[in-house]
Amino acid sequence: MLDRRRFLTLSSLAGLIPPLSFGLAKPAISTNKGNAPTPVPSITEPSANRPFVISTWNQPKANAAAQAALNKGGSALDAVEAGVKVPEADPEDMSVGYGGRPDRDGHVTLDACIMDEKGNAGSVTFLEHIKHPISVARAVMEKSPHVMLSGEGALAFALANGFKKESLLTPKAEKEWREWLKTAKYKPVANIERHDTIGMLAIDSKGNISGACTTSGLAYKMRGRVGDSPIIGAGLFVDNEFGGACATGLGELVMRTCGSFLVVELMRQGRTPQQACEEAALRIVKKQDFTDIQVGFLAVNKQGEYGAFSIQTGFNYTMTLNKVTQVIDAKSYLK
Ligand code: SD4
Repeated sequence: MLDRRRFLTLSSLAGLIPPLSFGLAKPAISTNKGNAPTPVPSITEPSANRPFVISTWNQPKANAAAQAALNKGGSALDAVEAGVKVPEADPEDMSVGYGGRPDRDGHVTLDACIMDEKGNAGSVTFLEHIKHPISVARAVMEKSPHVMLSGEGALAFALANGFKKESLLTPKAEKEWREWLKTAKYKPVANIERHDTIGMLAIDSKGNISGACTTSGLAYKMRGRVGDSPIIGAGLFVDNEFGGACATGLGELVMRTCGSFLVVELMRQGRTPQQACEEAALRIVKKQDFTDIQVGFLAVNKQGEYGAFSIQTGFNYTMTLNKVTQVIDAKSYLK
């Protein structure tokens, strides 16, 4: 008989289905009857799936960069930073970093956050002119006493820390925006087809989990609009004892439900990553008119089990384990 660890590794490698429900997570149930707090048991069994990288959407190059960082002995934190920098620098990726679609006034404004295995977090919102907001977020985490810097303050911090000021609006993005201006009546849109935000989770050789999330946000948003991606607990959350989660799609809905925190919390309560993502998405579906919006969640737990779920079809994610990368279609509420 295959032992469980080997079975997990093989089933992931085979790429037939994501390991959905092995019931490994120990339920964190308090049996305390009195007033004294009962310690919640943590998952101590390390992941069999490691090093491991998973990211939202079709991002093999980003995963390769993350994997390369892990192969060099880098931490999960190094990996997720290196990974998401790939789409940030890619002008063809029009939802992240350089080349991202601007707000309705033509400004590219970026949101990003990062979280390590110790629960440290850094974030920038409404940041302009810096190609790698994820690295500024990491600098906020490591070099400032704060978690989040925004707008002009974030830019000043970035410049003071050696980041270069540059124009992020590419001719292609500008042209599209000018076309949009002709017909859109200046109305911000939440177009379900325009999502590519990268959220990435990695497990390093020590079994530690970190995560990163970076985006230019909704295309043609109102100036100053900040989405879920830089909000710890909304676009990203990592609890190294249990797992990590990230979100993509219409950030307003993810923020209202503390989406990524909810997914991790559900894993803490014993759900598999797949079950946790489904439950978090269904909470949105229950309360909202979801016909025209997309939200997707992606999660991994401490054992390296993973799962994903979205409201609309079309959400996929990229998984890299043992040098094998697969792009996998997530299950969705609407078929
Ligand atoms: C936002 N959640 O700004 C982001 C957009 C996104 O793929 O995920 N796009 O609301």
